[in-house]
Amino acid sequence: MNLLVTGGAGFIGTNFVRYWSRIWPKDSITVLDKFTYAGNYKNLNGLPGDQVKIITGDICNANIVSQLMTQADVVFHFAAESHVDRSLAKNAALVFGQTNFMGTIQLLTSALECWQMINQPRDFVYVGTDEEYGSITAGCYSEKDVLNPSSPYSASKAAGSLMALAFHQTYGLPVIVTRCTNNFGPYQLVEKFIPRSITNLLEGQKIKLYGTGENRRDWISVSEHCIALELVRRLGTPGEIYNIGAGNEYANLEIAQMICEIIGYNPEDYIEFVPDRPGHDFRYAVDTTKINNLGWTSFPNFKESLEETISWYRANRFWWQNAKREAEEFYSQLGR
Ligand code: NAD
Ligand code: TDX
Repeated sequence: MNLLVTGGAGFIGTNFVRYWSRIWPKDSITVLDKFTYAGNYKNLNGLPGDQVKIITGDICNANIVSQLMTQADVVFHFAAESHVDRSLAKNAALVFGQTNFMGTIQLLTSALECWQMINQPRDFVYVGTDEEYGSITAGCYSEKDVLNPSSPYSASKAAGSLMALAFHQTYGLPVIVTRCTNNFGPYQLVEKFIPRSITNLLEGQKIKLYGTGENRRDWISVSEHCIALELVRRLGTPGEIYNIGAGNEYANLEIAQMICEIIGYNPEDYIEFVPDRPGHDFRYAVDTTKINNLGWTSFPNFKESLEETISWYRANRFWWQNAKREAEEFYSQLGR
């Protein structure tokens, strides 16, 4: 099988390409990545060159996308501007809308053209997020719930997922949409909460908690997300949405305390409360019955996965040091 993986040099894309390359060594994988600040060539080092091809390009570029689409059997679409805090900056919504919405339309359009020209459907997996549903104080969202995104990031992701579903409804394009909870694990950029907190401590700095630290997220290890994506592509029904989550819900403060304890710092001394994120969603939670009915179960051992993640950041300081400087410059401008 030939895979086109957009955003394959980012956090989840990298883990996915590495996972697929290991499990299916005979498949060909083409990564299309713009290498924004979030993409990193080094992430794909060591993968077999005859199996994994890396193309630098923008998903909004019709020529590149159409050309790559003709060679693909299945598209896993990860490419996105992915950071909520960055989406709140002046004019950022334009950039987020361009990549996350217009880029998705370009991919769908090329997939459709290809199908119409050579009569072979391209399976299309849209990697979406629980943030598209918006915040929920209690209970959880099912795939039937109405979307209520609150940041330019989540609104652009919601728009992309609705367009993907429209291409199925209108043209029959075999699209599957997933909506996954917060990921963590190796290769995650240090601007995100868990790696930022780990690397702050590794540099002797305090963890920065937004607001009261009571906001809640459900965490899934990125390796479990990759397995779930493979499963929905194999067993899922085109035109359907699948929530993905592992049932590891914690307040941000609890996560910060766990990280302090694992690394060996006193949480009372190494956690600092900073001004809140504007429009900060309080809690995300999804009902995963539908993917569980496909046979997917998560094996959550959150603490163990967190320990492994911390070990990875300890061992790969060279990977994150430069990005850390840039991320902290960004945060210092926000006063967080
Ligand atoms: P990331 O920011 O680490 O990686 C995004 C990748 O996309 C980067 O390699 C970047 O260079 C590339 N990219 C950005 N704009 C591009 C463009 N115009 N053309 C081609 N490539 C482009 O993001 P991530 O955390 O790995 O997230 C991947 C996907 O999964 C996103 O679609 C995100 O919305 C979704 N998602 C993420 C999470 C999470 O917790 N991180 C949870 C659910 C869903
Ligand atoms: O330093 C911090 N301190 C802090 O308290 C940072 C960076 C974050 N936070 C809080 C904000 C959130 O409540 O931690 C929580 C997680 O923050 P992020 O890592 O920025 O993730 P979130 O905003 O929840 O969005 C993430 O999950 C869903 C991803 O970045 C998205 O791409 C994904 O779709």
